[in-house]
Amino acid sequence: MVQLWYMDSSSEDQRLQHHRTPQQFADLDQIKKETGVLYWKIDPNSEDGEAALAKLKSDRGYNYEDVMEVSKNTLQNYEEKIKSFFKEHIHTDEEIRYIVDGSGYFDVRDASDRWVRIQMGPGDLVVLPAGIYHRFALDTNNYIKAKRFFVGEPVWTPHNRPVDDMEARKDYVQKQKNKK
Ligand code: KMT
Ligand code: NI
Repeated sequence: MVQLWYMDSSSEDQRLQHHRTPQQFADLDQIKKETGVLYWKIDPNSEDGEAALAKLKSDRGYNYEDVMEVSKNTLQNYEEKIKSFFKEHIHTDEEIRYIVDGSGYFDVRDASDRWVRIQMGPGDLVVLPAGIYHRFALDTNNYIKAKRFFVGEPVWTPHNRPVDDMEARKDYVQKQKNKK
C-alpha cells in the first residue's frame, strides 16, 4: 500500500523521510477527499496494468505522454531542477505522474496547510489537481523514472507560492470549499 504521512518541520535533507515523532500516517481516502488528489496503483509489468493505464488515459483525455528520468547523469541542469521541483508551487493544469522505476516523494498541502508526503514507487500513479500547492523530492536512492501525461499541449510551468491570486489557485480553493 502506498504510504502517506504528515511531515516534521525540519529543514534537513529533503531526501530523508521527515516523519514526525511519533510517526503520523495520513489516510489515502481522507487525503484524496480533502485535497482532490487522485491515486491509482497500476502494475507496469502486466497486461492488466497496461489495459488499466490505457483506460485511465482514455477516460481522462490524456493524449500527451513522455518519460522523465531524474538522475544526475540523465537530467540536464540536475541540481537546478531538483531545487525547483522542491520549491512549493502550483500549476495551471493537473500534474500527472506514473512511476515506472525508482522512487521519490510528492508532498502536497492538506486542507489545514500541513505537508503530507506521498511515498511513490513503481506502479504508483498520482494526479495532483491544478492549483494545489505541492513539491517533489527524490529520496536517498536518487533515482526516479516517471511517465508524464497531459491533456493537449503540455505546460509544465511552476508558479511558486505565494500565488493566491492566480485563477488556478482560486478555482482550486473554491472547488475544495464546495465539497465541504
Ligand atoms: C515535477 O514536476 O516535479 C516532476 O516532474 C518531478 C519528477 S517526475 C517524478
Ligand atoms: Ni509541480
